[in-house]
Amino acid sequence: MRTTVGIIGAGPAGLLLARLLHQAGVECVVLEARDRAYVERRQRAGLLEQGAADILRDCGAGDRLDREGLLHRGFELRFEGRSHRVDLPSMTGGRTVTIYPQTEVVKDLIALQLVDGPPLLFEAPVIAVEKADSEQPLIRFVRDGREQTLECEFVAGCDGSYGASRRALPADEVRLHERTYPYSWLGILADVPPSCDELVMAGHERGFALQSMRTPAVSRLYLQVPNGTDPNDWSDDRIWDELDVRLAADGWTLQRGPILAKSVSTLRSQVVEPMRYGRLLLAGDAAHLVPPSGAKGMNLALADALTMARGFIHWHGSGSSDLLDHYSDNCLRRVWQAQHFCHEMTTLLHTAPDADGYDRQMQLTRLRRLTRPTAAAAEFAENYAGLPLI
Ligand code: FAS
Ligand code: PHB
Repeated sequence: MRTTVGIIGAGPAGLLLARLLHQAGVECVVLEARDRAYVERRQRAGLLEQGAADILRDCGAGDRLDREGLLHRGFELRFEGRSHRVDLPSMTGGRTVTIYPQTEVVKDLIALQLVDGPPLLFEAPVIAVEKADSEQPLIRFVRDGREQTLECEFVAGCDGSYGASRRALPADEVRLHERTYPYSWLGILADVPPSCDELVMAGHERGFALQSMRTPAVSRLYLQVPNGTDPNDWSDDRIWDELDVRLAADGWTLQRGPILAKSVSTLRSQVVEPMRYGRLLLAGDAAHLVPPSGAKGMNLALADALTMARGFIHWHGSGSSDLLDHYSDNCLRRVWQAQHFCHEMTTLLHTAPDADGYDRQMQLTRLRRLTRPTAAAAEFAENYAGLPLI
């Protein structure tokens, strides 16, 4: 097989990139290791920044998003038993966020691609990316039990943090920055309407808790737990009881319901620099990870895909590689800004195992500034709603 851009991975990054390239007449092929059902049901992110939602609308993937997405103009911070609403539009020039599960973003992009898009090969795991430093990189993948090759002009590594793209990067050509936080998130999906209209984040001294949602009938909630926690050690009642304590506020009741799924994910940050090696360009989790506390993972993946698409489209139309040559720097400015924001959100709202009274006062002092009309609150809101796309 042969194409212009070989895209590895059918997550938000790979699928958006394929959509944008196809619309611009740039040939590409998407190779996805798993089957369609697995990719479409994998529980991941839930929040789209204003810019990310606009990208999806602009490429024709916004119809269901506009029908079913939940537009949020703010969220609540809870600490010391009190609720503080953070209003987004008034501090960000009108920007909002939308609750629209990553599963739905992926379904919408896959549906479009299967009707009118470039080849999307499921159950086609990539085993290697070769000659990335040449002008004819090669992707080796397996399909129908046979090893096959895809020759391309460029490879877009959109295959997450454990994919083949990361493995193709020579250790002496890239730097990996990483941080693993001393706590994890126990996430649940519950068959019960959310007990609030907007997100509620609690920085309780027992630990972080978040009330989010997936639809008006399905809640998504998270609890900070120690690293290494087995979700099976947490009964449904124990989860609801702890959520009750951490999210408590006067005059507010947390509605309980059947828990449909629970899982534990470690909070970690990673950044690969540069996000390119030769003709292999990385996007999304293949290049960076952020703790989910800032809701930036999927949004960064979509922003990378837009930036990469612009570079390929410019190269395809003019022969000039200047946008591609600045791809990594352009993405990393946004990535490090998101890293900084997610680091602040994480350390501000979680209780470290070795935290003492001084640490708690540092958190409360910062939280009080963020919930008053200050420049700090405006910067916080700007970051949460998402910085304008370049
Ligand atoms: P993805 O991981 O989504 O997609 C990569 C694709 O590549 C996958 O379909 C995979 O099957 C495929 N692949 C991997 N190796 C391959 C190979 N060798 N060959 C072919 N295909 C291959 N972000 C938030 O903003 N909020 C959250 O609450 C949140 N929760 C998360 C919970 C979990 C458990 C995880 C793991 C992540 C969470 N994230 C969250 C982050 C998540 O949303 C990612 O940022 C987002 O999926 C990134 O999208 P992609 O870069 O496209 O990578
Ligand atoms: C989610 O719904 O998964 C979510 C929402 C907001 C966050 C983190 C996670 O800040």
